[in-house]
Amino acid sequence: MKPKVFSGVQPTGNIHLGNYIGALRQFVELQDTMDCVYCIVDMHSITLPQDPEQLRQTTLDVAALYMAVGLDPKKATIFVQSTVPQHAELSWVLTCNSYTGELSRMTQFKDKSKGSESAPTGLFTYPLLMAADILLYDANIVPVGNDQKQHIELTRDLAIRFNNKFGDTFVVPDYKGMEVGARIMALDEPTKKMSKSAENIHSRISLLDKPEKVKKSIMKSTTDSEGIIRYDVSEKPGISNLLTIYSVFSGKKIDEVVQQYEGSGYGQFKKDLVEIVNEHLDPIQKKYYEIRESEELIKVLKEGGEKAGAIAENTMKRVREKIGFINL
Ligand code: AQP
Repeated sequence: MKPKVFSGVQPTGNIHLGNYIGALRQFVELQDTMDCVYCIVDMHSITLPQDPEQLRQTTLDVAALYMAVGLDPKKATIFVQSTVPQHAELSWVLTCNSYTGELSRMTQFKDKSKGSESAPTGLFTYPLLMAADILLYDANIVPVGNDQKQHIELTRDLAIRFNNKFGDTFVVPDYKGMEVGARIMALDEPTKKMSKSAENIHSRISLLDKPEKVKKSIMKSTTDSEGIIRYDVSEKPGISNLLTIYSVFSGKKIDEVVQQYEGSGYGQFKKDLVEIVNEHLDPIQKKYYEIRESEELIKVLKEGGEKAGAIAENTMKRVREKIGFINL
């Protein structure tokens, strides 16, 4: 049997290079050899306030981007989380089998809530919904960026705890990150991760950015005053981040890129990077605009939802049986 894979992206805005390099590239790679289920996790998005109409649109945008970067609905199941209610059901069961202490240790919650008493409860329980997403599909492997590693660890703990208490129920999943690009940093503040919600649009490059915007964001990106292109994350986080992006899009090793630019200044390096990124984004954008308004997109999501729902219901039958709910 092929290993099972589950992952998702929130429709909180346009997918950026961090999401693409850290997560989506892996989704595409794995679909040829593994049994993959990929979700647009709209229920995660409402942990922070969203405009309803915009959320509906960005959900479809992300689905179209999934296909534009190369996900093939014939190979992988693609669906929207809220169309499969078992996610919420399992999340509650896991909520009742988790501890507030372990959730309080999640760094993403600490970062996003900033210690505020009025942080939404959903932000606190978000990792339990994420664990439910993964466990519903018996995933062996979860391809995500390195910022999600702690949540995968929690998912493993919850699965092991549940199995010990109620008998074998869940597959215990493993984290899978990229060797290069597991955490792409913000272009303006390269010690922070690139993020959809950062205020400065030049902190990120979105997959749908126009060539001029890409140029502006890269040319403005924060570097250092040394003027030497070398990879050193702690001393030169800006240049190291750009080298990572260059390496991924050119297919060259970081060392090779460093050698290529020996003696060159940051200006030429950045100009070349603009070209490489735009060349890579061009076919993705063309495909995206073809798919976004097509009937096919809705069909893919409907069929994906049905397929995912059947798998999820099977798992829930097992769970209901174990915890003492009536399966009628
Ligand atoms: N900067 C990043 N580098 C590498 N991988 C990243 N991911 C996110 N940012 C980076 C990975 O992308 C996948 C989808 O992320 P998400 O949309 O579910 O949520 P997120 O991690 O919260 O993404 P953002 O962009 O940072 O959104 P906001 O600003 O809304 O919080 C995940 O696999 C994630 O690891």
